[in-house]
Amino acid sequence: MKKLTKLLCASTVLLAFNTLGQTQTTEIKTEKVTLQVETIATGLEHPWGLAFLADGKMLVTERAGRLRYVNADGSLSEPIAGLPDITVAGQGGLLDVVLHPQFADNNQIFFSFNQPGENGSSTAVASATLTGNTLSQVQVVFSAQPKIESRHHFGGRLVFAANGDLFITLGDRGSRRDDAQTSDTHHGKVVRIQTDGSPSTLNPYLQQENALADIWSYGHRNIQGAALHPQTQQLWTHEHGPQGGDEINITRADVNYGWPVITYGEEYGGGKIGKTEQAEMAQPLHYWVPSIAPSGMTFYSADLIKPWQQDLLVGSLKFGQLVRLELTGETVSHEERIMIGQRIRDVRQGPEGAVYLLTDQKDGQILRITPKK
Ligand SMILES: [Ca+2]
Repeated sequence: MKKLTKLLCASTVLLAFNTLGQTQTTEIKTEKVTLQVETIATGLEHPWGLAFLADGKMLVTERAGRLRYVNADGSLSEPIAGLPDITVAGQGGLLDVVLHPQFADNNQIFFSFNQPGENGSSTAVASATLTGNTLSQVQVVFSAQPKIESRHHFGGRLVFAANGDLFITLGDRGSRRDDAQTSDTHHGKVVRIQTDGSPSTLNPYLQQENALADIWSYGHRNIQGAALHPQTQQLWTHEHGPQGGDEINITRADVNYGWPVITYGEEYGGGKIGKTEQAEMAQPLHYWVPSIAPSGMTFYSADLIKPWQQDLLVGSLKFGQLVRLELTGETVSHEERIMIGQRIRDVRQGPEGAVYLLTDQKDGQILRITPKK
């Protein structure tokens, strides 16, 4: 209860509108810094992923199946033409977007989406060349197998590895069979591919029969947040537990992260799912009971919010919070919950060091967080 009182105090806010009435600014006192939170864009239908371009522009996905530019003044472009067919249903639709590491030279982007096909749909990833308001040379470089009828647990975060491979996070599609534990489906896996779609040469099952060569790690439930650690270059992820048991993991090759055999969560409405530990299954680095419903994640590394350097920032859908985790090596040593008051879908560090949030609403927004001047 003490913690809750503190949270409420911390969210004491001041509201201000600029003369156009478009930018709403909120002030939030946090443990280390007083923040200014500005609404810089509105009118996005369940925005999911954000990528920064030059000149203050951004690319943003809407789960409803649209990709748009956000201009420096917060205005939105018309939807960018050329997306493939997307099944928009439940948690599925257009998901993440990232720029190729050499985007400045090749204009290539990668995006994840719910791809229709025989027997249902599955998470897929395509590369495309972005020219003006059009995508061309759209090529599907990954398509999760099998496709099934399910509106749940698509994963979908995309992160480039230091060597130029692409990590794709996936969910179990709500199957609750042993899918996340088997090596012949993509359900409940992280995969690692080269940009042409071939498996990474570092993957663990390249020579193994009846195993998918693009699998990197397994035993995941649904990963909607992933980021590379700026020093170690390892992939950190978080995943949704069922009722309770959301986790943070360092996602290493050939490691079994346990779902659904081990979990700190329980069935919705109560009831045991599994045990909490088993040999050869990795324990999470950190877990939340009750669930925060995490989505979006970034390591903070800029000078702008100096007291947050080296911290891990995670969005919470359920509690409308930005969660700040202080790390000591591979241990979470402190957690702060910062009340934003809207479901948070994505968390990114912008080129100038501000933190950008996407809110998960029918009329979704982009929020920009900077220290109070
Ligand atoms: Ca686990």
